[in-house]
Amino acid sequence: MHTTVGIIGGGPAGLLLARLLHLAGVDSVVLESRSRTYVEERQRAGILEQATVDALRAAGAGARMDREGLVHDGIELRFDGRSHRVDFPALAGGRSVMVYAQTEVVKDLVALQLAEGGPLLFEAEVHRVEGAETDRPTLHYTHEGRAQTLSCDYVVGCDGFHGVARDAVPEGLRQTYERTYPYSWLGILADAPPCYDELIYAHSERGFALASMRSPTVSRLYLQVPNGADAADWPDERIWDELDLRLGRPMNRGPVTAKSVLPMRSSVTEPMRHGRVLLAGDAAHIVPPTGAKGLNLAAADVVVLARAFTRLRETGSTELLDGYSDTCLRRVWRAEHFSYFMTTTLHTDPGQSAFETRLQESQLDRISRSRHAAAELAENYVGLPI
Ligand code: RFL
Ligand code: PHB
Repeated sequence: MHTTVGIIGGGPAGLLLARLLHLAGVDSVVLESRSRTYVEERQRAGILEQATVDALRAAGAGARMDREGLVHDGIELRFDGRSHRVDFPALAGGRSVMVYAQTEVVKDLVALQLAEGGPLLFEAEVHRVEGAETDRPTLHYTHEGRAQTLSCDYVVGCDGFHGVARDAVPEGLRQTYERTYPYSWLGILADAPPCYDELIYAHSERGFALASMRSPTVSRLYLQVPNGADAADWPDERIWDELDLRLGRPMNRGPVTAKSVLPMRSSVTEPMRHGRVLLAGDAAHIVPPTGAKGLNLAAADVVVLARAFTRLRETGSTELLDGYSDTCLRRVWRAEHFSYFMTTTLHTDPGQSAFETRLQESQLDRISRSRHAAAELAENYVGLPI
């Protein structure tokens, strides 16, 4: 089998890329190691930047999002016993964000790809990418128990943080920049109406908490917990009590339908291209979830890539493809910094001194008093145009 663009991974990056390429008349094949159900049910992101919303609409995948998604014009910061609202449209040129779960984005894109697009194979695991430096890179994969190969003009690794595509960039030519954090998140999904109509990010001496949502009847809530924490040590009542204390208001309680512990990490691999293999999304970079940037960065990468492949098809020019890594890394590092800033400003490091706590409170106070400081947060949160 041969295709123009071989895509490893059917997460948001791989699926959106396949869709944008299809609309541009560029053929592709998506190989996804997991089952359709697994990919569609995996609980992850919930916040879409304006540019991601625009990209989904342009991909013809915006209809259900526009019906069911919730437009959010701000967030609430809670610290030092008080609250401050950051008003996005007022501070960030009229832009806002959309609450629409990654599970739903993935379902919409899978349905479109299966109905109209090129092949999307589930339970097709890529083991190796060969020939990045040749003009026919090849994917070696297993599907339905049989070893197969797919030869491609280009390969795009959209295979997430634990994927195989990154290894196509020789070790001596790639640099990885990383940071780990001394805390994790315990996340729950609950059949309970959100206690407030916007997201609440809370700094407290008991640790960080975040009240988010999936719909008017489903809450998504997070608590900072120590690294290595076990979800089994957190019975539902303990979680609700802790959320009430950290968020400074009573949650609406309801049945907890999912519970898991998530580690936090920042990582960037440079460059995002080697020969005819390009990396996109979590395969190239990850951020701690505090800034809600991961899914949005993945979408931005593939919008840039789709433009580059379209230019190649229409004019034969590889100029945009050649600039791909540099173009994306500028945005990636901005999002890395913002995610790091949100994480370290809002969480309580277990070894943190009272001095450092006062610095965090001072920074949050500054955001509540200075339009410039608040605008810096708002512009980064709603995201830069792609
Ligand atoms: P994904 O979603 O990890 O998809 C990669 C896909 O590749 C497949 N795969 C392979 N397929 C074939 N062969 C192989 N060898 C393969 N190896 C892997 C995998 O099965 C998978 O289907 O990466 P992608 O597409 O780059 O998308 C990235 C986003 O999923 C991620 O950045 C976000 O979920 C991060 N994130 C958030 N991002 C936001 O923008 N806003 C948020 O509010 C937000 N909240 C979150 C988050 C991530 C979280 N977790 C669990 C890390 C909240 C959480 C809790
Ligand atoms: C979510 O709803 O899952 C969510 C929202 C905001 C974040 C992180 C996760 O910063």
